[in-house]
Amino acid sequence: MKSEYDPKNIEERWQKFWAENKIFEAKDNSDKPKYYALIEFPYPSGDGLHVGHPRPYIGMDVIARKRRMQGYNVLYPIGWDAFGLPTENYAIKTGKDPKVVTKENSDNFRRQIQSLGISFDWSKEINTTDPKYYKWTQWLFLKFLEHGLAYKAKMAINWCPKDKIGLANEEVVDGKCERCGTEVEKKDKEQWMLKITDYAEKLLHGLDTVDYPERVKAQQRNWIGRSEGALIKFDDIEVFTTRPDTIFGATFIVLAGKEDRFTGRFVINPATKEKIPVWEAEYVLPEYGTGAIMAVPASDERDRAFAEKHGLPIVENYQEAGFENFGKKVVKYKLRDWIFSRQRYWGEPIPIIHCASCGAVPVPEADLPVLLPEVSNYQPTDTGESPLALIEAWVNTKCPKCGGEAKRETDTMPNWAGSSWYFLRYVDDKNDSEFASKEKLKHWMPVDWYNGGMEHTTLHLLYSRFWNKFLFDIGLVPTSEPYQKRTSHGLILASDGVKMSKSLGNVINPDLIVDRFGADTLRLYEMFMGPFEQAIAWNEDSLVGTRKFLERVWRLKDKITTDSSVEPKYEMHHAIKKVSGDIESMGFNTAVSALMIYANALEKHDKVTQEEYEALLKLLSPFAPHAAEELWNGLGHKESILLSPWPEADESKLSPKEVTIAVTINGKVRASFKIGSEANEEELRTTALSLIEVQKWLSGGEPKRVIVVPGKIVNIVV
Ligand code: ANZ
Ligand code: ZN
Repeated sequence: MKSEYDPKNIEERWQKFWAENKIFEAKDNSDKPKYYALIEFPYPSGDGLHVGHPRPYIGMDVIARKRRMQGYNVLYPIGWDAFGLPTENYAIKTGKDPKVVTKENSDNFRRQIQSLGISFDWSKEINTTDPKYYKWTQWLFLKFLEHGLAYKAKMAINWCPKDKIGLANEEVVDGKCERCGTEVEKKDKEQWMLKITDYAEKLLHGLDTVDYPERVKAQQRNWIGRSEGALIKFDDIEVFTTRPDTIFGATFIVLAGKEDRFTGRFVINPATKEKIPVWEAEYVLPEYGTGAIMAVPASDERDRAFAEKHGLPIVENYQEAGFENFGKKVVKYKLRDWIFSRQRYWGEPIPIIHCASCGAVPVPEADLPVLLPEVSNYQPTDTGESPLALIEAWVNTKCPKCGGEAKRETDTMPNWAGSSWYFLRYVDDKNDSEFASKEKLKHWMPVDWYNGGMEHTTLHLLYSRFWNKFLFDIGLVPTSEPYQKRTSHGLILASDGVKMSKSLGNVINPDLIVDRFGADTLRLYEMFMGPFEQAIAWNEDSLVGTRKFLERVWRLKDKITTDSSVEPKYEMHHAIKKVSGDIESMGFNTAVSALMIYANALEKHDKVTQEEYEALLKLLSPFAPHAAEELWNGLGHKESILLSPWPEADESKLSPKEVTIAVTINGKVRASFKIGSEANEEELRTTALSLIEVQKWLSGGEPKRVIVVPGKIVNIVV
């Protein structure tokens, strides 16, 4: 059968085959060991997928497919993290129901992702905006409330005047709204808060037990910002200092304030007994430590600058104090509690009813979910209340405790809510009576490998660790850390090296690439284009090159020999070892290049054994599954290649067999050397001529004649 490689003729057929045979469905009752592979589920935007989105999906797909071939029962799920602003803003603009918009967008995303042949278990697809899902998000929120970890507080929140939304600290970048870039304002507002600060210590310690990249651990540690120091009283003003030993050099006090200002007050420095002035300045943060510092201008640069600016005393050589003389030791964290309300429509309603006599009453479990009501206008109100506040029929309700008139909470949850526990839902996505059953959680958790973006390190990754740790503490999940291993991918940039974005018009739609080259080429190229964890620019030439490689693999099948005396050569073992190892460290680019080197070697051989070719197909199958499946099938296999065992390298055959070559000079054996049995004529000739013994005979001149008998002898005539 001589046929040309034609992905159009192959890919959809195999996608159908895999789906019909449920090849990617995780089994709950399996005696195989479990493997839980996870990617960050996408937000289904109206723009559809661009070629950058699937990079992490393909990377984890390679892992998941390899694990199945290694005999694991793999869970590799997918769903939609679908609450959030872009859909809501689109609804405001067009008047379309966000539910409908979400459905359209996720349908399109699903079609696009499925066209790439990623081995997701679609039977467990979840959607955070599905009431059957957010019922449990609401239920979990009430658990936090029950355990004193959710509370309401008046907060000066970060307010984006354009999006009309309160922002978490994490969503403010350089004083600007992370979404739209507008300068953020402060606004006092009653907010629901989650007490993530209670978990600061556990979130820190947990990092020692998981396999995360050092840069991820470092970012989380910095964000949590643990400092050991002392609280010291200057009269009634308490300061937090990590350097109590410098107290003799403290020449003034600074309180958090909006501008540099002398308060008119003096306090006594308990070490020097001197009167020192109390100032206010912006560089002292109101929410950190006690919001007050002792300034030691001789030892602290900011204090020195402040002292110089305002002519305050600087004592250069002060006496050093013993740490133990001051105070009790305290620990402070930079981490703040998590503002958990938004005044927007498209989010989970916070399941609380406000009653004049009973206060904030949780909605009883039997009444969950609190459904989002239909509204005609999705615009947030100018008072900063959610549009839900305008739906009187929804807002006015009865108190579940006393039956009196009461009002529903109109704030909704932030878009980080649904993703804080989605990895738990995947294991039991259809459960109506629990967020997930204990047995299934016990079977599947923790996630074995979670790949996601660096930008989520101090947001989603920290939040979801917090939720999981809390649920562990109250006995609802089996492991204290949700993710055993975390890795991160780099972005795919446009060909000119800038970020792909709709506004720059440089976005590449994977549909076009699949149509022109096939999904396998796109997959293989995205793995080959550069180190997985680094950003890399799109390059069409290289895409063409990967397609050509697949065509060569296709043609190689015509070289398979039935001659049973031919044995696989060392290159096969080498390729198995290299590709297997590189996949484990996400060295996908070097794995693909090892495949290319292997295919080259097979092309050079006169005869290729079936075993050698099958090894190539198996190693290729996680990257280019459709072509591998088709070729495998063409060899007469009835079972999917995905169910065949992953090949093992024979360590003893990793390098070429060595042979001893004799070297004659004018007919007499004068030397010998060892070389790989595959060495060609040219290699034998050069090696022989470079030997010291031979050089002696040549004494600088050229030989008259060199006759090489491959595998045996080199005859030199001088
Ligand atoms: C005296 C001193 C002398 C300090 C010195 C530092 C160096 P970290 O490690 O980040 O926790 N500080 C305390 N509260 C502050 C606030 N609300 N805003 C701004 N600065 C604050 O830093 C702790 C140190 O930062 C504290 O120790 C305090 O200055 C300052 F040579 O006290 B130190
Ligand atoms: Zn009541």
